Amino acid sequence: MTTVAQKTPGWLDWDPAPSAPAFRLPAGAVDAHCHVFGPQAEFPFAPERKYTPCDGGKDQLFALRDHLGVTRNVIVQATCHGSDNSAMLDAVRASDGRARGVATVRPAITDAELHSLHEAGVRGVRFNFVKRLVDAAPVEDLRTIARRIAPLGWHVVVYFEAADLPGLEGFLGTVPTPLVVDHMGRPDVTRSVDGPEFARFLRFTDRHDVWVKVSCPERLSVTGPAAVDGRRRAYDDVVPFARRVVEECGDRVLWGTDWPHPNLTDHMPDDGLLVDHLPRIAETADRQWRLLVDNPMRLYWPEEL
Ligand code: 0GY
Repeated sequence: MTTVAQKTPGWLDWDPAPSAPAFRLPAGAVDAHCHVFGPQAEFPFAPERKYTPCDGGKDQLFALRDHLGVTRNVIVQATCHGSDNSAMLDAVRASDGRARGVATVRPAITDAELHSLHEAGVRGVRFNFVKRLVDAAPVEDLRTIARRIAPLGWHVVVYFEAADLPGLEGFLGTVPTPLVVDHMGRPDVTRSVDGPEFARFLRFTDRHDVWVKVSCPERLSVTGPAAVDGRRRAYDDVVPFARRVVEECGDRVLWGTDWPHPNLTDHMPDDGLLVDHLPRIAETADRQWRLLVDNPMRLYWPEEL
């Protein structure tokens, strides 16, 4: 019998009734960063995980996709599932071609296993450097994995805090695949968008084949969702950072909801509001189309272009 672990105390559940966004997503929009959690009775969480989420399975993800007007999803392996990609793969397989996956793998994975992940729809692996989420993997293991996946045409999704970039830059510069950075490298948005920390991040994206997700205003914001003018001003302090990335890396930016929003204890975002944040950071129809359709399609469904 499966033992069901209790959710981490203080952890907020995802919003079961997000608002209908006022912003209409362009046809073919991709949510390029979301997860599935379990359901744990079917897909138990990893023993080594650092948090236990509530369930957020594929049916609920697909319902959100349809509610928001999203066409496709990129389902990123979350740390609570470790390197057991079963829940993510089950969701990708059930999506009828409308989802791709990003997996977590160990260096000992066989070529046959990698090919089977590719067949299922996986197009990248994730290296997570956020210490509260995972114990650091040896750099040699990451090098091995990067070398093994390169021939498949995959990329490496990296998650790190802004303060850790200087220490990681040397290693990341040696990865022989494109890099995709989660949540804009988590800038401190109380600092200036013109300051040295964000300038360093932008230089880093410029020097290598680096794509950036302008996701997670709810994680980065200090002003929060309910700023001065209601919906239109939500997550105001994140806007200059995301807008700068969209302007400077227009053909290498991606967006995602981050549903079911792991590890939030302060507030749970309304996913409709996250969609309404988009025209503030991508201000023209062309920028919106590149961010939401053309860029993710080139990275995850190039054969359909
Ligand atoms: C995210 C963010 C977080 C969690 C994870 O895999 C994860 O557990 O990525 C976080 O807590 O910042 O990308 O969903």
